[in-house]
Amino acid sequence: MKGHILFINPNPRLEDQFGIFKKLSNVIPPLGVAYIGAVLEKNGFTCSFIDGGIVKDWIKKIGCQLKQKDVLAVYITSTSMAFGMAIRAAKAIKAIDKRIPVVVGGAHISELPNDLLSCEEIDYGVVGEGEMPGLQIANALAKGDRELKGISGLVWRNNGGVIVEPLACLTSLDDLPLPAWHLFSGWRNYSHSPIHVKRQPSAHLVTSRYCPMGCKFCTTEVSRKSYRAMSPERVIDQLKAMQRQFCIKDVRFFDDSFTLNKKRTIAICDTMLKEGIDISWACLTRVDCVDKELLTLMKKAGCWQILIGPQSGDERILKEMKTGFSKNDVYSAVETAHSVGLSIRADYIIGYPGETVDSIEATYKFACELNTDLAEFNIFVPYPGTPVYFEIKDKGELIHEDYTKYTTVATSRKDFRPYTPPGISSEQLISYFFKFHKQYYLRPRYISSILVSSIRNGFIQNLIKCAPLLFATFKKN
Ligand code: B12
Ligand code: SF4
Repeated sequence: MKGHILFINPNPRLEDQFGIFKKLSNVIPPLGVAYIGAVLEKNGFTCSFIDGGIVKDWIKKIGCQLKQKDVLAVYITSTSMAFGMAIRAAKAIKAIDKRIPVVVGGAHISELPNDLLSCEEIDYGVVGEGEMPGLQIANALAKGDRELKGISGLVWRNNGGVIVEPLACLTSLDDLPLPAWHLFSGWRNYSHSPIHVKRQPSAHLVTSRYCPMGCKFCTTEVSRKSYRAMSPERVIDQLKAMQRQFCIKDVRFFDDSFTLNKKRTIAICDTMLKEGIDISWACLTRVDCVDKELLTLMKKAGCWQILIGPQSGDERILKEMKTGFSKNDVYSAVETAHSVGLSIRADYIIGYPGETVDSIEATYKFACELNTDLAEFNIFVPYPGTPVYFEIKDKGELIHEDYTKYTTVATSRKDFRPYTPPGISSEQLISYFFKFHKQYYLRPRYISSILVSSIRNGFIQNLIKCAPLLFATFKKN
């Protein structure tokens, strides 16, 4: 045996992540851990995982694991929002045993590698994809090497600064082993809200990496600058393995845009149909990456919902965001998806730089016109590393860098946003957030259309389960 790697997901509290929607939210495992874990296991290492999302008092559990297992290194995965908790975890590890190397990867350190310097208990960072660097680090540590360098994507301290080693992207995602899902000790410990999935048990998959579309508010750096996708055959292999191992009946494809490559999507759907794969599924996509032919086939192959981001009801703001599509593209995609009987979840942003009260109201009006099955009005967050983050920072308009508050949902009425557009206050944005969600879901037009669409989609049971929670959420707020 070469050594044991302990993975940690330092999840923030549900309330901090999802605010008023915490009871309707999903607690799902980080797939990156399963991919890195699979590569490590294939190469002779053993792995275990503490998920702060499901384990109570998870920081205390770290001590137990460190005592029980001879741990070679601890690998922490972290978004920006979770970075504060990642630091707490690193401090807890070093308080138990200073010699255990702590490595942090994931979205935050990939965007801001200099943040390695914010915590001396974190020994190394990894920028971008972690499968190969994760293995190279473990191999080096297993050989007793403690001064790591020369590993692709590695971030290490040097003369008071950091060195980021050049990245090497995975060329073929098909070469990756199947994710080590067993580290999640069965998907049943996780929960998908019935409002988001059609059947249980449900799981999520990411079958491609990177999105080349360049919306200014989006972080796509983690997958590094070149779109790569698994072959349709490999996607089907994963679906079958999930069915076999965990009786999964429903999958959410969390690719940045699942339908970016139309030919691949068609081949996936055709194979699902040919092989009679009984899985209901949903996917993230863009309004300009779907058409009637594709959506009809997707529906036939088990797709029940698409998740799109119309973002704004003001053309000027769409241009500012560099989304690359217009309101007309959105109208057309929504009409087509509805005509083929697909459910639609639409995400909007309020409070983007340049917004006025009028543009925010226009977004709400646009959402009501589109009348999608789900609509989320997210308060804009300048995620570190995005083009808009640097613009705001350069102008001195970033209010704070307390990343624990970098969430798109209002967590309380006294929420302290990292950014508000000139002339609009934090309180105003929060009050729009509550008002829009409440008004949207209580419109008679919405209520009648969701009933019809849920009956048509076989979603009515889920709606019945969620309706009391939805009403309670909106009544209270
Ligand atoms: C699924 C998902 C979720 C799920 C589950 C999150 C989870 N537990 O994984 C849910 C819905 C719960 C969620 C919630 C949120 N999410 Co989210 N999510 C995603 C999504 C769409 C896919 C993640 C995924 O599985 N990727 C595939 C795997 C293979 O990639 P990966 O996770 O990046 O891991 C690779 C590398 O990062 C690296 N790596 C990761 N960890 C480690 C650790 C080590 C030691 C090493 C060496 C390497 C390494 O190696 C991995 C394999 O190559 C990504 C977008 C994306 N395309 O990645 C956004 C994304 C991660 N989320 C994001 C955000 C903002 C959020 C929220 C803050 C949203 C909100 N409420 O406002 C919350 C915060 C959640 C949290 N706990 O911190 C941002 C993060 C931006 C940032 N700077 O932090 C992303 C990048 C979306 C975006 N484009 O902006 N999210
Ligand atoms: S299309 Fe989606 S994933 Fe791609 S850059 Fe825009 S917001 Fe990000």
